Amino acid sequence: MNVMLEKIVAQFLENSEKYRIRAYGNGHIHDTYQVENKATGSPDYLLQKINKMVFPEPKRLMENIVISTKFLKSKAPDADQLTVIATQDGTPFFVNEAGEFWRMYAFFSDLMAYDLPDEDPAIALSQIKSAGRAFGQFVGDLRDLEIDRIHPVLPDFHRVTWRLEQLQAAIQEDLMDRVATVEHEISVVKKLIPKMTLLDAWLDMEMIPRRITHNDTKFNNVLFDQNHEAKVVIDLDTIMPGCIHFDYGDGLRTAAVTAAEDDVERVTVDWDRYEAFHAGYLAATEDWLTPFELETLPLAAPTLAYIMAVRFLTDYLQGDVYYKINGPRQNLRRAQAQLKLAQLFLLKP
Ligand code: ADP
Ligand code: GN1
Ligand code: MG
Repeated sequence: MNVMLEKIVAQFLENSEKYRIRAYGNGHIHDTYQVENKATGSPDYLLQKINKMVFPEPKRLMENIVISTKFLKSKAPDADQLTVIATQDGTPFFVNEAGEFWRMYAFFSDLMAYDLPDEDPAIALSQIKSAGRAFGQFVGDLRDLEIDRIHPVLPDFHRVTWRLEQLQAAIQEDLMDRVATVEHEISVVKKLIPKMTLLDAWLDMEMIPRRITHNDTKFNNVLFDQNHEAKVVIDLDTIMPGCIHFDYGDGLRTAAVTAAEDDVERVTVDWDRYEAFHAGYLAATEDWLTPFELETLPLAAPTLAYIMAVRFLTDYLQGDVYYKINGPRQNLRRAQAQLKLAQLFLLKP
């Protein structure tokens, strides 16, 4: 057993020797561990080391999570909700001697996250619709929380023009000598710029309202119960002022598809899944979305897939320093798959 991890768990829990700690989950960003009760075998807690390269201000990030989860709890006291476990002296995180930030959540052992919808098409559609509704409800519930109480912990996170600047800088630097091998991908990125920067322009012109959004509404960031109902939205690190397109688009990018995020050969858009997510999302949001938001939603999925393509390609050129990878070309495959999806989403019938 890792002594350092045991010491960290002891900051949060009395009798920490009662627990076993194991690596867990498929997230691209943090180091995640399950903290299991040795006697009962039940995974009671989730421990995470916050990635400080990605989130330089973990304290403000945790403030966002504490404020928003408290607010959500006040809105729906009976609903399951991500619960922060404070340290024994009452802080929502622990900083060790190495300056690493650790936090703990209650673990939902009866709920599950999935990277992709179920293989059974009918179950998949019901999961996707339910996920859409949960993500829509999430933004709806946060509508009465004052937007200025939430810190923009990653400014410009979904700003296309900023992501393109980052890509351009990586191309110029060509740290790994990879640019010559991705000329095709770069040319597709460039070809799509006019359409893919429309959302930035609408935001700049204040044609789209700023709302508190989740900003990382991947299909695997919602937990389901055994009846395929989406119950709890998780991974709240990126809660920030944003716009509805970010959440609706990222949900579609990961739920309205047929294969994994990096499976460039097999990934394609499934329009029935698209409609299912749309129906769920709109059921929770259409009463309060503005006409312009509604009218421009079709651009959300291609734009979010495009942003991810640009980010994956940038990381590939920079030597895979941001996302966790399972092999040397995973970021390139992710970029190719997301570029493919962006173009397919643009063909929406
Ligand atoms: P990352 O930012 O690295 O994606 P997440 O917060 O999404 O980290 O957690 C990684 C995985 O851990 C999730 O996809 C999910 O499977 C699982 N998980 C996260 N929080 C909980 C929780 N409170 N209860 C049960 N499982 C969880
Ligand atoms: C990261 O943490 P995770 O795996 O849910 C990333 C998202 C990307 C996603 C791509 C903070 O999300 O923005 O869309 O990978 N999170 C951050 O899979 O960069
Ligand atoms: Mg996640």
